[in-house]
Amino acid sequence: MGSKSDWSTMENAAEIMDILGVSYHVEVVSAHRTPIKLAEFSESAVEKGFQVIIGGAGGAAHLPGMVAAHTRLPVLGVPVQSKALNGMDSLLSIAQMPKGVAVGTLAIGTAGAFNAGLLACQILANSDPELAKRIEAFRAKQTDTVLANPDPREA
Ligand code: RP5
Repeated sequence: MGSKSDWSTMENAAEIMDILGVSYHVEVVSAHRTPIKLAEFSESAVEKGFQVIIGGAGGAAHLPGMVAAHTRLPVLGVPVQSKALNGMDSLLSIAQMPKGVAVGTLAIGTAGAFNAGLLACQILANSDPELAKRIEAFRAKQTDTVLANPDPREA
């Protein structure tokens, strides 16, 4: 993520990866404030054994696109909700990647961060049958919870 201030959003990605038993690395790597670190981090990600990168940033959020420019790994972008423009700036600057360098963009804010973690796990599950079973169990439990209590007046 681009700043420590992004952690309250990005911890939602960590939450679902903890639930699904997937290991991850968390670090502040800023496209603006630490551009050389960002290039080095992204270029060495394959040899370090990373398989998916989640980039969360707000405002003029170049981070996921710049990471994607430096690695062939799948990059998932989370638009952090900014104060000035409520995250629309983050969303558009992450989603509108020019043709040829891909970033998978999630929703603004905490739901996007959670879903980025979930989607990263789903990508990893293609080559991890045990993780695939845990994701299926998570989804089934979520479905059962909704079906068991459809009355909106009940907690
Ligand atoms: C972006 O600027 C970060 O991703 C963060 O969302 C935003 C504000 O950063 P701080 O000023 O709070 O460090 O680079």
